[in-house]
Amino acid sequence: MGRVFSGLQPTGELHIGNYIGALRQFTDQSGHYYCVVDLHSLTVEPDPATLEARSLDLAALLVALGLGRKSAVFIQSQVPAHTEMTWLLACEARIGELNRMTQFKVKGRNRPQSSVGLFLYPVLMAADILLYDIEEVPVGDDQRQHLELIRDVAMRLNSHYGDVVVVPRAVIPTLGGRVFSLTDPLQKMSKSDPDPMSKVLLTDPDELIVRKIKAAVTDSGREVLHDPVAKPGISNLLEMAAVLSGEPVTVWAERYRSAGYGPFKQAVADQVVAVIGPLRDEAQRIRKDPAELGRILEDGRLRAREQADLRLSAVKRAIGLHL
Ligand code: AQP
Repeated sequence: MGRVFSGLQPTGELHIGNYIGALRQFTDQSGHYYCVVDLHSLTVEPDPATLEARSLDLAALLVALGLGRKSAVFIQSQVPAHTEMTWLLACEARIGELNRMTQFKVKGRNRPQSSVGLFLYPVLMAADILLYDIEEVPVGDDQRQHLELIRDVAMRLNSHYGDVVVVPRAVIPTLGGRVFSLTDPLQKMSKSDPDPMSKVLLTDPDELIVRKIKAAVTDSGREVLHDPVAKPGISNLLEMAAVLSGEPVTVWAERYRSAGYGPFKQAVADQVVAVIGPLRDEAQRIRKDPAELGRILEDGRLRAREQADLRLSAVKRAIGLHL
């Protein structure tokens, strides 16, 4: 596997969609970078009272996944090269292409009060990735468009100044790239959905996970079938269970086909608890050990800084900026 970067925002609480689409693919290898992108979270209503605590919660979760030993786990705002690189790339990105980004269209366009930061969100993301000579970016399907933009910006930079950055590619899981809401299986499961029943959080206690899965909106009929068009609710649960168990969707569908929705949902809930429960408990344990977490983050910061400064200098030199 090539060098990997992935960033997660310390906004809202992470859900099972974030786990299945992104976190689950992360592996602890040297040359891999996992980042708490606190600067990205400033693009929508930052809350100074909770930002630092949320960043540390997220860092603890990454460490609980086994990251930060060989790979670097760090906090974006602690590596100044990210913001400097953002300006250099902002001068390569085009207003037209940023305007076409679906995330911007949904969250910010036509709202004069939206921050310029929201518009530049994918440029900061480009800086995150291009600083680390990244080949692969494991993300959910909703980030596909941003990754395409980042590739275009990287290629434009290279064509203007010589091959100064590696052009990355998105790695999107074929199954689970888009986990859907438990209350509306036609919508993406989303941090910003105000309905707590729409998502299983990675901090939810076991009983609540079971309650949410049992209450998930399902389809008419009682047969457990994988048919995302006719049975989006059941198909969403089937895909979730398959990804988390490592068994094919067909095996799950066959096993519960005529058992009825009740026993099927209970089995899915048990599977979710079996994966999320230990991760949640380990993240809580690490969060209560600030010395250990601080040591891992400091080590990550130093490693990230070394690489980021190196790439930033190379880009500045190529552009003709005096170093
Ligand atoms: N529903 C999903 N299914 C699969 N993957 C998903 N991801 C997000 N939602 C799903 C992936 O998880 C990572 C999250 O990165 P983030 O923390 O920067 O994302 P976010 O935008 O704060 O989280 P949401 O839930 O996507 O929030 P909303 O919808 O409110 O903006 C990314 O790799 C993403 O693809």
